Amino acid sequence: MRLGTSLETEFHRLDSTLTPAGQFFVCNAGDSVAVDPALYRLKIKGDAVERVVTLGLKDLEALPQHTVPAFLECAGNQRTLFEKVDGISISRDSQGDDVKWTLGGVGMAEWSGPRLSDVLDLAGVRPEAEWVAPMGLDVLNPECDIEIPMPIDKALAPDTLVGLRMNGEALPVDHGAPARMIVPGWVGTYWVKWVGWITVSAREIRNYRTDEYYVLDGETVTEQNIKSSLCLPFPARLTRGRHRIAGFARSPGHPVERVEWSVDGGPWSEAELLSEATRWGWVRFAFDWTAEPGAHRIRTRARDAAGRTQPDRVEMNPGSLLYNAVIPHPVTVD
Ligand SMILES: Nc1nc2c(c(=O)[nH]1)N[C@H]1C(S)=C(S)[C@@H](COP(=O)(O)O)O[C@H]1N2
Ligand SMILES: [Mo]
Repeated sequence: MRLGTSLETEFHRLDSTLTPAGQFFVCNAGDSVAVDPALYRLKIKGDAVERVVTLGLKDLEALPQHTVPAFLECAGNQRTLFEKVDGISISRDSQGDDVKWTLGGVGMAEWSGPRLSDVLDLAGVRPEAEWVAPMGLDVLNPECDIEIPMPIDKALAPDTLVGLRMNGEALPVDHGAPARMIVPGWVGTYWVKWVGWITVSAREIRNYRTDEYYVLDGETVTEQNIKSSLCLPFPARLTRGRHRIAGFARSPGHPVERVEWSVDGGPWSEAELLSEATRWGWVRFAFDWTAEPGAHRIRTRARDAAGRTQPDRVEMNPGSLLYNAVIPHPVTVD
């Protein structure tokens, strides 16, 4: 398997609602691209714009800026749980981003920048526009083809941004400096980094990722799904006695309303929610557990404001995508 420069977050070390950039996972098909902000240009083009425009960083900064707290999660996050929990092998042909994530292919930040709709307005979007495809500058690396089409509705949605800042600071190189797509609720592949061109078209734009790779039951994967996971190593070892156990729960488009936990198939109790639940963000939760010696499984399950909850099992799929079952987290107590 080829990893590119991908790096998993040490999920068990996350102790704040916002993930600091230095701890945030990196998922790259190739190498990160170092772009000189002074020379950076973003071109808007295609058969469904009135005119081609080329913008510099100052032009993007001059537009009204918006901030959206949102979790960003790779479509393949937690895929090793198909193996570790269900015993199903996940080996497949090497793909640039076929990363063997356990819990850490996810993070949450406050992303700021202009709305994509305001950026596209500068080029004049024609009524026949159906698809918007941002292209990453790592296309210059022949193994990458990061031009990811999204339907016009998601592109023009008020929380879809051209992100310039992460947690109040300029984007770091590994996270797409100087500009990346912010597509709240949608799987990581749409969050194109080092965005260099955006094509607006009346015709469908094809890419192997949306045509072949991120496909489940014949449909292109767009939205993430509801999950909860614990900030413990997988598997974990704890000493006997009382422990404060924390985790994160998220659901795209709806705030998480409730998180429950259960040990070894026992009754479910409600965990405490420690941060504000928002439409696109995750929530940090915690509970106190008195650990007795032995081998245990701690389960958590989230429910969101729309009443959605996690399944007990997820069917394996060819891309090993979107694993969101209730996780029986293994914990050995000495
Ligand atoms: N240009 C470009 N954008 C990209 C990628 C890439 O390889 N190149 N990887 C995508 C994938 S698969 C994910 S999960 C997210 C990860 O964002 P992060 O590295 O900032 O965590 O970026 C997406 N944007
Ligand atoms: Mo990804």
